[in-house]
Amino acid sequence: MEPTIIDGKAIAAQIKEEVRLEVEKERAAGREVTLAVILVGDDPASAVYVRNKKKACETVGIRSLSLELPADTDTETLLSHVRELNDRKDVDGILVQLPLPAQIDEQKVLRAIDPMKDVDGFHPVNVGLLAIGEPQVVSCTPAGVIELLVRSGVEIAGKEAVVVGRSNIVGKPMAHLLLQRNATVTIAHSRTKDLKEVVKRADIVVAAVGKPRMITSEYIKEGAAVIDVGINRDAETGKLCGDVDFDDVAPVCSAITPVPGGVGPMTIAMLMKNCLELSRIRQR
Ligand code: L34
Repeated sequence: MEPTIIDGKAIAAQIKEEVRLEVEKERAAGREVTLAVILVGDDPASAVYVRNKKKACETVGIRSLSLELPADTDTETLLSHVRELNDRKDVDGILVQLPLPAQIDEQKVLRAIDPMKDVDGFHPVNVGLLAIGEPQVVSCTPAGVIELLVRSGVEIAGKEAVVVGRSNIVGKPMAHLLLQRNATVTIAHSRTKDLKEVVKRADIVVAAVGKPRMITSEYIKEGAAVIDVGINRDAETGKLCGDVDFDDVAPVCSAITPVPGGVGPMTIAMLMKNCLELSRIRQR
């Protein structure tokens, strides 16, 4: 059976249109929604993602401020910029693009962002709220994965979901969100014994490991839904590829996301949604 290819680009466009209409209403009421993005250094992939974020802001009518700092910026300097943005009444969301250069204390920076302006949901307060089932702002990538599943008609409640990868940004929040929607959730990782067998139990697989095409058909139960969070560059062709071997897995699954055009665009759409939401919460 042919699987459904989940079109993340189209679903992201739909979400951005919904956000655009709401941002328009805010503007009509005299409120401007503003996102501040900080990019440190000149990582080419980060530059692409930040550019896509700014473009999305334009599409939905969110004002974007951008701060580009040199690669040798130190922690204190970055902190002072974050604090200044915390204090600005005209800034609704603050995003510090990761990864940061090695000399910067990333955890210190993420903790300095006002939790009420934390569009990424990376602050421990927001992570904790998610963990107790009272999310305020949720990390954009896992939030985007849930939207993809829901809007493609993939049922979550009662299903076996296996998240491969345990990062703070994707794996852990992903597991919480699936749990909140009543899936039976397993977090698998590099130290998991019999990884193939564990992943093969899943009705829903979320791959977020950062290993090009690692998930082959041998890991997948017939009819599973497979969401590929990986964004890797193929060493030979230089092309973008996911953590899932798409051509191998597609024939055995019921639904699958491509890379590019799957989860990536959703991350950005959810960022727009989070920024709008934060602006509304702050007005109350
Ligand atoms: N603070 N740092 C912070 N927040 C985030 O949510 C991110 N992430 C990850 C990296 N660092 C971050 C992103 O924005 C990954 N990420 C991201 C965003 C957008 C895209 C990929 C990753 C994206 O636009 N992907 C396109 C292809 C882009 C290309 O051609 O390279 C896609 O279709 O998948």
